[in-house]
Amino acid sequence: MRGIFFIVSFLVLQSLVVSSSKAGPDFNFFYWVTYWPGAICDSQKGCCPPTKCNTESDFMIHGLWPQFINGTWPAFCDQSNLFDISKVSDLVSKMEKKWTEWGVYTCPSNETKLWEHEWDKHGTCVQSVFDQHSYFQTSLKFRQRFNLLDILRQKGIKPNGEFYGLDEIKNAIKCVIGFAPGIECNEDVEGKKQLFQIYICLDNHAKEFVECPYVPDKSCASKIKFPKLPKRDSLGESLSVMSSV
Ligand code: U2P
Repeated sequence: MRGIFFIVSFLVLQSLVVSSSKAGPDFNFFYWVTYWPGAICDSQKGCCPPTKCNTESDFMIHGLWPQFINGTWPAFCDQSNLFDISKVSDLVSKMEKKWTEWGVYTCPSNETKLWEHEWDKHGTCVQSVFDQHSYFQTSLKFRQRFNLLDILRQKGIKPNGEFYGLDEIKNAIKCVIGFAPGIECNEDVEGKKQLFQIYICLDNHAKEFVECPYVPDKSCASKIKFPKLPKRDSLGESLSVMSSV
C-alpha cells in the first residue's frame, strides 16, 4: 500500500514539474529595437558630443521588449531581481560598444543607465525565457549576426544626410531577414523626418525572426533622412560629422 502511495506521489510530482517547465512565455513576441545615434544628435538642438572612443559607429541596441499581440506590453514585472552588473560582467565590453547609453549622444550628454532600465523594465518580464545574462547576450548575438548598417549600405542606403524611401529601407532589411521591420522616425532641427529606430520582430523565445503582428511605424514620411553620424573624437573636441560614410 505504502509503495503504491509513493509511486502515485512520484507520478503526480513529475507531471507538475513537466507541466510547469512546459509553461510558455506569457507574452506573444519580442521587438528587438536598435537606434541610429545620428538621429539623436540632430534632433537635439543640432549639436552632438563626440562619441566615446569605445562605441561603434553603427546602430546601437535600445532593447529587447516583450510584446502582447494587442499592441500593449508588460513592464517592471519583478522588483526582486533587479539589474546586477556582476551577472553580465563578461559582456560589458561588448555592451559598451553596441548597447551604448543613448544619453551619450544628447547635448549635453545625459547618461540614463540604459542597461539597468532595460532589464528592470523589460527583462524582468521575460524570466520564463531568459536570465539576466542570456537576455543581454541574446540581444548582442542578433547585433553580431545582423549588421543593419551593412545591410542598408549594400542597397546604397547610407548615413550621409540624404533622403531615402521608407519602403526602400524596409525592403533592404526584408531581403535579408525575410520580414519587413517597423521604422520610427524623429525630426531634425529643421523638422525633417529622419531614421531613428528600427523594430525587428522575433518569436517569443527570441530565436527566429517573425512577421510583425503589428508594425510599429511611427511618425515617418514616405522619404526620410538618414542622418550623418557624429565623428569619433578621442580628443574630446566639439562635434564634427562624418562626411565620407
Ligand atoms: O514608447 C516609450 C517606451 O515604451 C516602451 N515600449 C514602447 C512601445 C512598444 O511597443 N513597446 C515598448 O516596450 C519602450 O521602453 P523603453 O525601454 O525605451 O523605456 C519605449 O521607448
